[in-house]
Amino acid sequence: MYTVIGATKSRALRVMWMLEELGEEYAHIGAGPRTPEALKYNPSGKIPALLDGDAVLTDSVAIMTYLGDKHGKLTAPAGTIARAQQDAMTFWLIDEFDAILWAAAKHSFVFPEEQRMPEIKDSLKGEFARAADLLSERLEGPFLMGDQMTHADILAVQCINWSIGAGFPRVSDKLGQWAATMRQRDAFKAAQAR
Ligand SMILES: N[C@@H](CCC(=O)N[C@@H](CS)C(=O)NCC(=O)O)C(=O)O
Repeated sequence: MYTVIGATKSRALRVMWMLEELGEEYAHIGAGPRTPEALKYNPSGKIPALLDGDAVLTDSVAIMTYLGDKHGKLTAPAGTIARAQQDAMTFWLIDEFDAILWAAAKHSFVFPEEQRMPEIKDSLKGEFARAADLLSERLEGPFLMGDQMTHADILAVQCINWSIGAGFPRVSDKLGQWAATMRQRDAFKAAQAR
């Protein structure tokens, strides 16, 4: 059985949602960032971490990639063109969604007050809005990569949820409705209820 370390209202939700989609059992330790519990598993204090036997794995996207490969679900197989395209989408989402939202978080509450530059947030919001419009245009199938759900969908929806919580501009109706449909999945609801 797996153990997920990290509060549900954090990037840990990505890993929990993935495990729910895979139908894998897991224990959950809802530790906050930089708490003694988080520091026990990752010297940086970052969450999430995943315990798999004696191994401690870190970074939500690395963990989702590992789980998808291991269980042969929610990912195209490694070494295929489909996988290269899925990875490109995943890394694009990290650059254009996750990194932007994280920069805004750093300048809102993560950095010590004297290091924050809140005036950067308007620029970040504009950057996010442009990326969200691009994603909206690209979305064609029921999922980002077409007919099959992949962990890129989990990453995108968790970032869209995060953007709402952070007071970022609303995404297009098309992208917003897609995210709402994804949130209706039993696996998402089960993860969020933990
Ligand atoms: N790339 C990492 C980022 C992890 C991360 O920064 N997590 C946040 C919470 S969602 C955190 O622990 N922040 C504490 C800190 O950076 O000090 C991942 O996706 O797991």
